[in-house]
Amino acid sequence: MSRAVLSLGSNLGDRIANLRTAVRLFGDHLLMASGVYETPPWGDTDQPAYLNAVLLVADPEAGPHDWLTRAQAAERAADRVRDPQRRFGPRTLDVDVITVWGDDDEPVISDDPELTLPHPRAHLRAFVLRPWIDLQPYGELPGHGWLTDLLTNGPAAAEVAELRPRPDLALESRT
Ligand code: A4P
Ligand code: MG
Repeated sequence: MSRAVLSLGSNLGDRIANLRTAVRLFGDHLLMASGVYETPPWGDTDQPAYLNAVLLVADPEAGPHDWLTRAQAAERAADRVRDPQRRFGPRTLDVDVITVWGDDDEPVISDDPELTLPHPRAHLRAFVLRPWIDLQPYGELPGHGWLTDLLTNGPAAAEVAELRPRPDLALESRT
């Protein structure tokens, strides 16, 4: 059994429709979808606000790279165009693989640039950690500790207050 945490972000076009495109593509592999948050742009601040959410997915057949392949397929389905000049620039849909657990339920650790696990910037990002803790209150980011500690004492703690929950926008959730 392989489980994964995926982060979704959109700040171009119909943002919630873009997130829902990703949810739909994960189909039967979706275990849970977090609440949606409106978040100020991180990294490159000269761009519109994002909608962010996190998915918990599972598939007995999937290896770590399958989650990346599916994430990139979802980005293509939302017509994402990459601007190589603007690393953290605006996008219709970004799907990042935050962490993966393998058959043994142990987290996969990898420094492969094509798929670095856990995601190397997840611990810095309130827009990943805050929706994730909605799904896993006792969750842990491998190598960085408990989500609750990261959100209160970590480098992302100062940003948490800037996130705005959007209960008017919901993703599907199956338990
Ligand atoms: N890659 C390596 N590891 C991973 C992983 N764990 N998950 C490789 C996904 N991809 C991974 O990604 C570049 C390369 O990273 C890929 O070839 C993949 O093999 P990309 O998606 O092509 O490019 P990107 O999305 O522009 O880069 P990246 O690093 O995903 O951008 P970030 O770091 O996600 O930043 N502000 C707010 N508020 N909310 C956001 O969602 N997102 C960004 C994008 C910036 N600011 C934001 C948000
Ligand atoms: Mg990405």
